[in-house]
Amino acid sequence: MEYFTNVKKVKYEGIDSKNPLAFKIYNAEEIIGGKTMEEHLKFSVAYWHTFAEELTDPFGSGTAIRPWDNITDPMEKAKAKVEAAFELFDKLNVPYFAFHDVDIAPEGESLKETFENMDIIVDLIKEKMETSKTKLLWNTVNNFSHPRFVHGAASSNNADVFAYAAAKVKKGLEVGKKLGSQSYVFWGGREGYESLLNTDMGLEVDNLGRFFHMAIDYASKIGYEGQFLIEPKPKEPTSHQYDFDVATTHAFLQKYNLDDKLKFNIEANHATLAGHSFEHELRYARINKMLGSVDANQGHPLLGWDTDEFPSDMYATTLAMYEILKNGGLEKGGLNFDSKVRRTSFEPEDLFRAHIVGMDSFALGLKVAHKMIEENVFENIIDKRYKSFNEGIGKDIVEGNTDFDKLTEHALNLKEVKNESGQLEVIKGVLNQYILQALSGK
Ligand code: XLS
Ligand code: CA
Ligand code: CA
Repeated sequence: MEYFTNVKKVKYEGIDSKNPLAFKIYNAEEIIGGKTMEEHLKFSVAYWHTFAEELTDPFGSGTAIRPWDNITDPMEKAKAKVEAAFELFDKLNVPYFAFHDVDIAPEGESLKETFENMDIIVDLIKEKMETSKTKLLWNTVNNFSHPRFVHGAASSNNADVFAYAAAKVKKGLEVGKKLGSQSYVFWGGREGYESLLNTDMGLEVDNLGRFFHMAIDYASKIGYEGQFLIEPKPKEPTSHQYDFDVATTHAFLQKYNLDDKLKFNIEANHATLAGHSFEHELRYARINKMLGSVDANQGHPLLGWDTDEFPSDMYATTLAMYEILKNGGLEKGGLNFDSKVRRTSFEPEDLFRAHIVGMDSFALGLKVAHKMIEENVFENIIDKRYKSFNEGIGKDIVEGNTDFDKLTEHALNLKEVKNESGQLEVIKGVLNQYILQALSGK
């Protein structure tokens, strides 16, 4: 059965196309620097936003119109969504998808029944994957929505909840192994606190460390080979999340000897919520060799919460692709659209229109970033700006051949301290030129 009857296979029509159901820039087979766009970008559809999202907001009920709306039995609905999902993957030609356990199968009366429901749907997904090109980028489990997780999961004050969360992750790893997920994601749901007045922060953070070690041990026990990823977010749902941003989470991973076992899954909207730019978080992870994967979306500049919009900001996609290319790609990661259509974009076709805009925006970012790297644009600017560290006292500093006595002697002998302009306006203009050139097909 066909679910999205108004959409045919989405084609590349070029920059002048006026068809909202065609790619303008993303051309999967086009070679950029020896690899196809598809290989570089590794797009993934997020099951939760595309197949589980009803488009509610705190002031209104769901607006989404979906082809499976009339199915009432939860398991039948879950099966229909799997069929619809693979139709959408195929029509959009996306190579990956990602899900939480509860996105794909309904929870049962007991944990045992929940696992049984999941087994049925996972078997169906496995069967669909056999004839589809689309692979599982990552899976995770939702240890935050159900009321049992009201005080957190691995950081809960309730040990039974810790155990329940562990059982769900154990199952998640088994599912990941069965479906060959490239990575397994930990996003700290409610791992944080509302108030210190009733919180044992030391115990909660130690327990988080214990939880990760047990998950990693179990993965090696069953031979799961995916990359573990941790996804920082500073707030929402709790007022303070422990995995605040990359730097905070890196320190946590180092403290608990986990930094060689996990990499980061960086979401654009979480970066801006933390008061950083998307590229800041990517850079911080990259320089620490911990950039694993990306949740591609964007926040709203006027709103202080996680709006998870589809990415359309070409500066952000360009600077993100710059970091990803400099990282040598994302290995077992990819660009997962953790993005949802606006509540006002409720038609089933909007799911396609929105992904197309996101894919085009990243394809443009790839083109621009690739050209700028080939022409050493930022590298030349930065080499020149830091040239004082290539010789003389600067070289002594970076090579560890100096101390405060020698530095003071150097400073006392200076006739004047001369700085040069950083020319940031010129650099921004150059970036604009590269974007405009790429848009005009140069
Ligand atoms: C929520 C997170 C979540 C993770 C996966 O804000 O982005 O969706 O990506 O649990
Ligand atoms: Ca995310
Ligand atoms: Ca988010």
